[in-house]
Amino acid sequence: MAYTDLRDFIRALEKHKELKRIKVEVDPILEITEFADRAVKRAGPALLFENPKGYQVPVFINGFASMHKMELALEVDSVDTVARRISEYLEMRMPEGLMGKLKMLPKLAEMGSFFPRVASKGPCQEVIRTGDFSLLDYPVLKCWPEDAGRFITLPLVFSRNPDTGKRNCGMYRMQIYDARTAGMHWQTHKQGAEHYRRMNAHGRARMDVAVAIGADPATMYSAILPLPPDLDEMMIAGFLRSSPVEMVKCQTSDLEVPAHAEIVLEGYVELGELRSEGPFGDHTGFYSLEDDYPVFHVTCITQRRDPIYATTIVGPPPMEDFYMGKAVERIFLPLMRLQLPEVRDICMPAEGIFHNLILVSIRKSYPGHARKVMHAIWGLGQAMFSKCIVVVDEGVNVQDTREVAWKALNNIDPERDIQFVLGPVDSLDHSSRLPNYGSKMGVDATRKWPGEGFTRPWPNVIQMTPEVKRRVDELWKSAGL
Ligand SMILES: Cc1cc2nc3c(=O)[nH]c(=O)nc-3n(C[C@H](O)[C@H](O)[C@H](O)COP(=O)(O)O)c2cc1C
Ligand SMILES: [Mn+2]
Repeated sequence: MAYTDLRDFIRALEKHKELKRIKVEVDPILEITEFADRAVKRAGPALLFENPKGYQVPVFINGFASMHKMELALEVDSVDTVARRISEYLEMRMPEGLMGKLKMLPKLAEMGSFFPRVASKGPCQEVIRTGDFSLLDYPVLKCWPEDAGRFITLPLVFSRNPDTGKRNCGMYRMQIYDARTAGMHWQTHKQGAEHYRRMNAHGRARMDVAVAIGADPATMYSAILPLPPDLDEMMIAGFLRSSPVEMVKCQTSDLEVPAHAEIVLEGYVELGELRSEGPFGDHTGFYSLEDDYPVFHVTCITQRRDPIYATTIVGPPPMEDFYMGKAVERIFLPLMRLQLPEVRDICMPAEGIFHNLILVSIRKSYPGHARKVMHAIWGLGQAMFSKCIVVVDEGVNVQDTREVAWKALNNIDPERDIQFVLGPVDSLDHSSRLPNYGSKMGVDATRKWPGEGFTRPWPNVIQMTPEVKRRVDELWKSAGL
């Protein structure tokens, strides 16, 4: 059964001993970060701070902060199950005969359940605050010492594409400036920023934006997924939870938000208005520096009678977002393989902060194949940010970074096997020559072929024969080992 809301998920975490209620008073200024950081690094439970200093609203953090919690969040035994479900849909083809068609009906019916439904009311509007509202009423964290202020870190930011009318939901952090304004940190490559540009082109003065905080885990998780533009995150959330997401119409705009959210900020972004945002202790493990971003003006806050404030912290890896990203890696593999069937597996090690290092194994079939795969990845949605792509042959287990380092480093003639390209880079990259623009590197660590100009013999990896292994298995004990 799909979780209805955040509190339903919290109950499930508690049942699985994956939640700790913290009764002592803890300050949302820095102290909650230190708790959450220590908890994630020792694979501890999610945390519910029932007594954040100075606030009545409890703070929930680390709900996704391990593979087990990700599995509970997506209600699967392994996130690979989600990948398998996606593969089943991708493999669906025109069935033969009546029986085949009948067999497809349940799948088609299931698909119908993915689409969001609009309800006339929802718990997120139990309290409607149009006059007396303030962002300062919520226990928003100051995460790290050099942060510019308090940041909402787990917001679902809703906007509409003015050309297609399609909805987008992205997770973009928000720095609180005062009671009614916040920064809107959608980076230039993201859909929120694209909607903003299009609104600007239409000469609009304002762009409606609504922000939901705290919802059922699949809905929250859908906001981070690197989906193609105009693909509704709420539909994907419906797929993930196998049940439609219920939406309600906002009070002050025609956007819709998840009906079961904890808190909703309704408002707008004034086109052309920018304000300095950051620094912010970011998921690279470094501070992202100040930059100009649009300003979100709150016109109304709706909430539950007893809301829970959901948040996360990012910082030196691994943090909660590493596990969210690891699940993305697993779930998106079948989709990547739709375009690139030669890809066997990919791995984004924690130290690479997703985009800095992508290890890819391929079934190499023609000269230059590894480079083709690099370029394809650089052309694939948010994978364009991949700063370093290492391509290995299919026999290498990319989930084992030591094996990759060993084999890749042996296999490369650096001058020959490294491919540099210029292009868009992640907004958070502090080393690129310009913001959002810089170089990327691919390493072809596959075995080289004569067709690639390599005519020397290529050695085999050392392996003992199975007969000798069996014989030594038998002798091992009697040898006194
Ligand atoms: C905890 C967390 C915080 C994030 N903060 C931001 C952010 O401040 N700005 C941003 O552009 N992306 C941020 N992201 C990444 C986006 O949510 C992600 O790229 C998403 O796919 C964007 O959706 P879109 O393609 O609909 O724009 C964050 C991701 C996570 C997990
Ligand atoms: Mn999107």
